[in-house]
Formats: sequence, C-alpha cells, structure tokens
Amino acid sequence: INHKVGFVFQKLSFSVMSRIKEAKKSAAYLAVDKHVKSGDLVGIGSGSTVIFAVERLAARVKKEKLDIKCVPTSFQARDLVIQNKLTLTNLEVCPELDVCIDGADEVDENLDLIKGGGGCLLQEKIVASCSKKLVIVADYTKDSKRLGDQYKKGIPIEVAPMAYVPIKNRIEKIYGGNAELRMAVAKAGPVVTDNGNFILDWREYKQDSDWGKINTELVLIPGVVETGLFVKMAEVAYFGMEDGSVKNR
Ligand code: ABF
Repeated sequence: INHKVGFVFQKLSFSVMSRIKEAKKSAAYLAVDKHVKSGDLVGIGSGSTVIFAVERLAARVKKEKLDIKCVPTSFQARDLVIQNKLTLTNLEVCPELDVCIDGADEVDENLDLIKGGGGCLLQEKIVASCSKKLVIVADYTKDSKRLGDQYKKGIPIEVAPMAYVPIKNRIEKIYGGNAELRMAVAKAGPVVTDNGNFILDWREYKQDSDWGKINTELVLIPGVVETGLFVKMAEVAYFGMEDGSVKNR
C-alpha cells in the first residue's frame, strides 16, 4: 500500500511541478512579447522563470531579427545569455537599460518584492535600478497579499563575511525574528554569492512592517551590502496561473 501511495503522491507532485513550469513559461513569454522591442538594452534576471524569458528572446532574435543587448544579473544569467547566443554587454558600456526582466520569490499587492532566494539580489537590484522599468515574471505561487504570506524562507540580506555575526545580532535585537546564515547543500559551508559575500535569511519578522523604511535602515548597517526587499521598484508583474492564463498587476 505504501508503495502505491508513494506512486500516487509522486504523480501528483509531478503534475503540480509541470503546471508551475508551464505557468512560468506563459508569464515569461508574454512579458517578453509585451515589453521588449528591437533596439532595447535588456537586463536579464536570474532564476528558473527567467530561463523561459531568455528562450523567448532568443527565438525572437532569430525570427524577427530583434536587435537587443543584454546585461546579466548573475553568473547564471550571463551563462544563459551566452548559451542562447544573445549579445552580452555590461553596465560600464550600457549604464542605462530600457527594461529588466526578472523573477521574484514573492510579489505583494503593492508590487513590493522579496528577491534573493537564489542569492543574486545585489546584481539584480543594481541592474533593475539602471533600467527604465522592472518587469517581474512569476508563477501563481509567488502572488501574495502581504510580504511574508507566501515565501517562508525569509528576507535575504547579503552581508560582508566578516560581519555576519554582529549584523545577525543587531537585526534580531532591533526587529526580532531569526537571521540565519544561509548554508550550502549538506551544510558544507556558507553560501558565497557571486560577489564573494554571505547571505542571512531573516525569518519571523512582522508581516505588516513598513518595508521601505526597514530596507533603508538595514542598508545603513555597516557590512550590509544589500537586501532582497525590492520596494517600489517593479512596474508590472506577470503571473502564470494554474489554468494556463496570465494575470498581471
Ligand atoms: C531570482 O530568482 C531571485 O531574485 C528569486 O530569488 C528567484 C526566483 O526564481 P524562480 O523564477 O526560479 O522562482 O529572480
């Protein structure tokens, strides 16, 4: 019986996974079609949904001879751009971008975001801040009323390695909750970001907080490099839904 239950469970979770994958794809394809035109300088976010955005960009470059240049937000994004034979550039050459397409861990009803579950928050925030608009692509599980309703892994905070303990203590003392050092698989050591820093995942904070204020306060702590709170940055978010439709906000 256990074997049978396991099999049914496996089948069910497989179908949920493939529904989520399809949702990511529809959101990413639609966002690319609506927001990218020839001549654009495009910020390329990180994560699994962005893979579909890059796939769509590559198809349009081939089919429509779309002329775009891409600035990646991580090692993963850079690799995606190269693998898909898109034109790679950087912020030194192109400091002002037309659009940035990126994923998110959670999007609330004001379009405030938690990002950085994949550890790429610093470059994602820099590239987004250099773009005329930040377009978020996500599946329906990321859609939330208030930050913290959906994403339970906490707010990622990128910190200088030497300062992670004092920063952790300070955050817990001022705001409460736990700010845990993010560890690599099998606790092999701390996760090190593309920028050589550590990440604290801050959980059990108050959900109805003023995130703009908290973000500003956090980045003033010496050693805090950036936070995964993206407040008033996104212009629009596309959510692929369970029924195959795409909703935007
Ligand atoms: C990046 O990838 C991150 O800011 C966020 O943590 C994550 C979202 O990933 P996915 O698209 O795989 O859900 O955008």
